[in-house]
Amino acid sequence: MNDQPPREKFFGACPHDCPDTCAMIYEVQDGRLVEVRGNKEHPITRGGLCVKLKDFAEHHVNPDRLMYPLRRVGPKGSGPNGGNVFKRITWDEAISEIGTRWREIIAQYGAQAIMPQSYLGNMGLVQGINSGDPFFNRLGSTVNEKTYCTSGSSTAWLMTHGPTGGVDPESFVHSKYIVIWACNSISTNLHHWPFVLEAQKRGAKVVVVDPYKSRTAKAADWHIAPKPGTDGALALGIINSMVEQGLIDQDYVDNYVHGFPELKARAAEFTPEYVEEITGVKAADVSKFAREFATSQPSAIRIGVAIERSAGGAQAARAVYAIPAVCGSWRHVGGGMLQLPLWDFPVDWVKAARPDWIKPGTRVVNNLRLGQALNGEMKLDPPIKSMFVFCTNPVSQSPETNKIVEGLMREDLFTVVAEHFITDTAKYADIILPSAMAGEAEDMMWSWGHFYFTYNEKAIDPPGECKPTSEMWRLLAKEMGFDDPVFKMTDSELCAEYINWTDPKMGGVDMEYFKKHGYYKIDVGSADTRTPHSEGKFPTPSGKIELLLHDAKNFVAGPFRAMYEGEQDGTPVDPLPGYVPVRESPETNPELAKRYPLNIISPKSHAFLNSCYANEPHKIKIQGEQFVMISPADAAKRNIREGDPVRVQNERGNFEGVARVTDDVTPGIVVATLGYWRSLNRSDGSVNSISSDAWSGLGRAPTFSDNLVEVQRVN
Ligand SMILES: Nc1nc2c(c(=O)[nH]1)N[C@H]1C(S)=C(S)[C@@H](COP(=O)(O)OP(=O)(O)OC[C@H]3O[C@@H](n4cnc5c(=O)[nH]c(N)nc54)[C@H](O)[C@@H]3O)O[C@H]1N2
Ligand SMILES: Nc1nc2c(c(=O)[nH]1)N[C@H]1C(S)=C(S)[C@@H](COP(=O)(O)OP(=O)(O)OC[C@H]3O[C@@H](n4cnc5c(=O)[nH]c(N)nc54)[C@H](O)[C@@H]3O)O[C@H]1N2
Ligand code: SF4
Ligand SMILES: [Mo]
Repeated sequence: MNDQPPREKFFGACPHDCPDTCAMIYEVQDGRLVEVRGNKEHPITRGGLCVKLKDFAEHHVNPDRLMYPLRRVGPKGSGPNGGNVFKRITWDEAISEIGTRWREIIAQYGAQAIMPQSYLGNMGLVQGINSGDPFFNRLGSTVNEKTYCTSGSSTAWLMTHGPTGGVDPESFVHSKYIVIWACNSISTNLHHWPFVLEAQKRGAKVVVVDPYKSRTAKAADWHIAPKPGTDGALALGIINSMVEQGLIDQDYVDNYVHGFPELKARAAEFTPEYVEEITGVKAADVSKFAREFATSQPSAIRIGVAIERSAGGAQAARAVYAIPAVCGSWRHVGGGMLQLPLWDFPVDWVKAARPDWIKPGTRVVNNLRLGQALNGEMKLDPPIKSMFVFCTNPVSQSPETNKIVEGLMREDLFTVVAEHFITDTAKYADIILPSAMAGEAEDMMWSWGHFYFTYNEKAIDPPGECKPTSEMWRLLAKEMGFDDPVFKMTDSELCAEYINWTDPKMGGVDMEYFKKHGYYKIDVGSADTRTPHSEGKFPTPSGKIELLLHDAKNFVAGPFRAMYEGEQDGTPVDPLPGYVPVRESPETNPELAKRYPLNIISPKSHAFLNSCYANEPHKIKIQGEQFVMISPADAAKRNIREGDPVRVQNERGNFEGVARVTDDVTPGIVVATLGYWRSLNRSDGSVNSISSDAWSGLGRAPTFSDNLVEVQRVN
């Protein structure tokens, strides 16, 4: 009756750049991946995957998937879609051509003419973002500074709290007042939401601070909608109002907070009325927030990555961090601040990224400035003659993508892209290398949303000629004659190599434990009793939370801390948190606003993971084609109706989508979500065609929420 071969089960870890880092189960039958589901045992995943990953098994067998190495033939851009034309080659040919070209480039220009480009397409320690660092640092290439995400709020976090993981997301069930600030949890941090709902069931109030009515804002008890990039003023106003209403926890402040008198003096200017003028949030709501947050203990803030995406984003983050500190929220279980738990993970980042192999004086190029680096706007000597791209899709995700495309079209640029698909970036490559997916290679995952390490077993062999990213480094190291031990280690050995097993937080477990259980919660204490900073104990120089800094200099704090010379850029930092106005808004740049009057924000798409899955028709069906949300008032002024095709533009570029006329956005603001491939949109453009490559102050963070545009109906 049932003569089907038995199903074998393997432990998986979602490889994506998502705070949830789900524990998965791969089911394999007859050598085929037949099902991928959430691990029921895992306290965060609880058996459910999100809309992006729930058909992950089918994603592995997508007919468009790259199966063989490819090499460009003919001139750049001669393909039907404006990309290159490719023919199949072997791995031996690909690796030897890369080696030959690189040796020529190194002889003529030096190794810094070669630049890697990677991001969090895969977060794994063995297959992901940093996996190429040992190889490229050994090669002596230009260093790729990676600040797409959280570098601003993380720099702010480390300056204020030091490297502590903050409130356990599981402790939120004990909170009585939960603020989700610049985060769209239901789309982007789904597995935190059940803890929030549980708290709500037990009587907690849930507040969302977001310029537009996101899915999460709609589900909240209270939605507060400041204008994009005005959070610093709102936070200072809340602190000032707490002072005015006598809601400061003076004992906590006296013992565990450094610099409160100075911050109090700065915040004094931010009266509720002044805050209303800047942010659009009603004065009475500022006072109400201050009162409710301070008196409904335990109160906690879950801060999202989007806080940092404007000129003063990280300064605003510092101001928000001060809120739970000054009213004593940290005293309680489920009180305080959740930013990125990753600061507690005992990962050996020096072994994983080998910053010690970077030769002194090696230059650093930031990934938000990729367009400038490639198109010659940035004066680089030697110029970039070769780029190696893996785990990232900059033509979709980086700002000012028209400049990147211009650079990628240079005939003298030798571009290699390791990928799963011919993305908007890969279509301009000279060589494309087919990469394995998560079910096909071993890996170890840390998390930026909870305290679990998650192990990913190899469940099946990669299809066709796909190879794990790790194998690519072994082949390239051999080609370049590097014989350091790390380039000879197996994936199992690398998983073990990158964890500090003797750290007390590892509780004495070993690789065998992971192979048996699939995941391990690092020992930070029980979520039901844990108050990490009820008595200060912040890992800062003073041991206190530092609202006032002394002689601080700007630095970059990616999750995988930069750890190279360029890390310190020497720019002095404002000693106090503050409000820095956005660069582009009708108030701050009226000249520009005459031509481009609307502020655009570009948050994450619900059904895509950055640009992943945005080429799959069933995911596009769920997500809808590229849309532009616009208020009825702004739409009427422009004669735009629901469903009309519209063009969004500014001096940097344009893209097209369909109008969604909705009260979910306030006048003056438009929303277009991120991830769409420009090649699949109505015109060859996406939201990053119009976004600026300007940095936000701290941490060289992006400014995706700080852009003016005009929207027009397309006839
Ligand atoms: N479905 C889905 N999930 C994802 C991702 C994805 O692409 N799709 N990407 C993953 C990644 S890489 C990340 S970094 C996280 C990010 O997750 P989030 O931090 O949630 O990031 P976003 O969705 O970009 O923005 C969150 C909310 O912040 C608002 N926002 C924008 N600018 C401002 C501002 O200036 N102030 C305030 N208060 N709010 C603002 C946006 O309107 C949006 O609703 O999500 C991860 N999860
Ligand atoms: N306008 C705007 N722009 C943004 C943002 C925004 O909110 N608004 N968000 C920013 C943020 S927070 C982030 S994190 C970045 C994300 O930027 P990216 O990390 O570049 O985003 P992804 O689309 O996930 O790109 C990952 C690519 O890696 C490939 N990939 C996945 N796994 C592997 C693998 O194992 N090996 C190899 N070789 N390739 C793999 C995928 O196929 C995909 O094409 O975007 C930033 N850009
Ligand atoms: S993308 Fe996030 S929510 Fe979805 S399966 Fe992966 S870790 Fe879980
Ligand atoms: Mo991100």
